[in-house]
Amino acid sequence: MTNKTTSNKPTTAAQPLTAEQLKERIVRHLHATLGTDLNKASPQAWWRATCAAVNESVFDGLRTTQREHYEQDTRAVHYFSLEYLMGRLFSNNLHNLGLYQSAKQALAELGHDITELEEQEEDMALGNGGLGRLAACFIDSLATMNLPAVGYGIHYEHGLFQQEFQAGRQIERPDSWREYGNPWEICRPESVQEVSVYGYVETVYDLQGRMKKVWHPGRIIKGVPWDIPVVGYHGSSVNVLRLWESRASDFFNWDVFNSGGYVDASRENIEAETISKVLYPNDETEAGKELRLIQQYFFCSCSLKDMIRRYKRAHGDDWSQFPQQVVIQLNDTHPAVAIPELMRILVDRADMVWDEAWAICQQVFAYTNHTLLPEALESWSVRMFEKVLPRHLEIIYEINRRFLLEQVDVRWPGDNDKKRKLSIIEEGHEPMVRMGHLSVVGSFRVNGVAEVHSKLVQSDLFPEMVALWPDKFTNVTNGVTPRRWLKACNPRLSSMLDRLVGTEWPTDLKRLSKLAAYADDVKVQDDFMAIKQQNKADLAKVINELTGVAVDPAAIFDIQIKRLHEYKRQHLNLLHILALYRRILQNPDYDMVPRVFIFGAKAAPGYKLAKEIIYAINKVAEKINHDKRVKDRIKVVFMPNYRVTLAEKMIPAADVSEQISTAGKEASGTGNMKLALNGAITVGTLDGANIEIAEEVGADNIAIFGLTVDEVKDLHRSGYHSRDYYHNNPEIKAVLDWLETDYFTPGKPGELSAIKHSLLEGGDPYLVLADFEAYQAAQQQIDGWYRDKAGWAKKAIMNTACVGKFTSDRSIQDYVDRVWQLKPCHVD
Ligand code: HBZ
Repeated sequence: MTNKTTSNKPTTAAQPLTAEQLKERIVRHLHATLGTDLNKASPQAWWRATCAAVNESVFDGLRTTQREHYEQDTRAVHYFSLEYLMGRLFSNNLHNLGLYQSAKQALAELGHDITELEEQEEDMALGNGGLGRLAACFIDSLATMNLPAVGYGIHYEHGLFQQEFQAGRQIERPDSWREYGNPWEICRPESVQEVSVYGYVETVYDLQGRMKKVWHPGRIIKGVPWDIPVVGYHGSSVNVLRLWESRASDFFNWDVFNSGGYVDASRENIEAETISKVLYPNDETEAGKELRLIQQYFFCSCSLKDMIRRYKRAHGDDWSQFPQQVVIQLNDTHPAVAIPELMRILVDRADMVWDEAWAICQQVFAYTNHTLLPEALESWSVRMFEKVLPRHLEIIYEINRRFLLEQVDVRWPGDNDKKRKLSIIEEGHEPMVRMGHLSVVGSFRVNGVAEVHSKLVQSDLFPEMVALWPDKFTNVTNGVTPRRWLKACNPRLSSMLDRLVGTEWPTDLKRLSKLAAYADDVKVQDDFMAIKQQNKADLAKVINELTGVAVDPAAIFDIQIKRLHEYKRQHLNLLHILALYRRILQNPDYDMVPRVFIFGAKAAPGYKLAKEIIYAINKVAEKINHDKRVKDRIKVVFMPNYRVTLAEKMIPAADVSEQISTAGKEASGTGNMKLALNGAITVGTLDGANIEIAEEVGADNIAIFGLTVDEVKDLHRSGYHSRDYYHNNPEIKAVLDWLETDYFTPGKPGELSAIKHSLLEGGDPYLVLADFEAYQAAQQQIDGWYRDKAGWAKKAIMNTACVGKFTSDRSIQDYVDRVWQLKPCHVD
């Protein structure tokens, strides 16, 4: 397993279909699959018939890939993730199969506009944000690079909630992405698994007098797999995303049913089905809920059993090849319970001795950390763990006992303080299982998601673990798939790039660097900015449809899109807008380049302050957008229901990308990469991947501001007093006081006071006020840069040209080299 030269050279799609052939397929499916005809079919039916036509090619690829992987008995990566934020698959699959143009033509000849049909598809939103979208980009790259891989996760009935605004406040509505079925998925009843929970553990002795643990489960649940084919770009591989749906296990309680207790008998069904019912909508906080632990265990157990079944088909009961054939990547700690589950299967089921089983585990698991925020670090109360997974708790205790004895005590003899720090079990009033510790102990490799973040994982989160195992820790900087985030979402720019740097850039993004040679070319500058202008005009229409606000495409489009969180500091953006507005009111001739401030963000339903920030932005927007005195120098819009599909419309139209998290808090960010790739200029802190973006594009092409990670630490150490900034900066004082009046909420003073309260009484934990002046200066710099049209065009071009590093293909190659040791498997 030492191959280091994974090739992701594009191979041409096997048999490019002509528009004529596609037309035949579409019409055939309209009749035979949808049971309708040309005259009667609804747009929904046309979309479904086209999906079915595309699936003929997808399934061909799927069959060949699976056969090839089986015959070659390849080593494969198994990506375990509780979230996959896929978005729509229609245009993605068409682009990756090389069929987009033929399909467009076929549909046009049948009287349909492909972009209208695309709108028929609901987003597959089985994730919250960055972590889930990263998983989706990674499985795209894995297939494109012909790497044997399976994505495992949960088939949620309801994905991330849909967001509406009512009088400026966020309202959540359930998402029912597959209410009428989903054409991209295949149910595989032949691969159903069963999973146990609850119950108790009995100690028994076998005939040789050896002690054995027998778990008597309290409940058994069925896991039904749904496969979503993942089509590689112009490649031969079609991998699988396998998502598990929970059902009641087959035995229905007929006795209870027959005695009239239908409700009691069906209660178990309902409870079993609850497991895959809904995605938890919190990012960066842990709810500690029993159902969440059961979700995690359910999908890990199903997936492990599925992998083992496949392994046994080739290797029988010989486990010796397992670590050579299998690597499991844990997407954060959410699937960490897979570690004790594999131990249970090996020790209790396969009768393996502990040391042998543990050696296998430690060769199989690798763990990616995505956050340092304390509130996001998972821990489960021992009490609840014992109730739900009694045998797994025992196994975790044993893993911990051996770890403390054989590693910690050997390294730091008698040091109880070290033991307390490193123990997987956190002692205290309510003892807890620390899933991060378990993940590090059980994995052969641990990575952060950007250089600075990986350093902090080592220095701040697990320093003692690094002392024990320095080679375990590494970095893999995140990336995004250029197929979705440039080729498909920005066709105008893509065609221009095809002309200037050739057509290979979607699988070799470093080729964009050739564009740098044109950065001073007036014609290229004009073309580049004309495309941006057209994209902005398209977005202006969408904004108008969704919010009723008319915006001018000649203004700067300044975009902040990401989950709503204090550390991401949407409120810093808001305070800056308020300061500008105030300057305009004080000086009617205030000179600024007109700017449209565009937000997109969902707040976790239980995150009060985040929801107050949304409300405040909406109320301020309402006031400013209607104030004639502003003379359109500022517009503020909050796009409702931000999601992948909306991101695809916003990113190509951005002039400015807001990446303004408190340094040290944003592990990486990936929106920052997508926006820069599409020629937006970043206003950003030295945090996460912004640092690496700045290195790539150069200081002239990015507006960096604010405290660094070290300065943030120093300020906290020396005592941060946000009130000093309030009292010493009249502009800060004025805008915060303004929010307390009824200026933005007529007749209701105090409605927007939550922000001021958190920044003053709350102590401003994310240093918004400390960074305010520097942020204003960076925005001033942007204003100045934009006035120089040629200078701006050059910066925008340089951004696109210089961010080739941030393709998810490079991230995946880093995983292959530093973690997985995988070889590509080319499929005919
Ligand atoms: O993962 C994000 C990081 O905040 C971001 O900086 C990084 O780029 C991205 C990909 O590495 N983390 C998340 O998105 N985290 C979650 O969505 C999350 C979801 C459920 C949880 C905890 C966190 O229970």
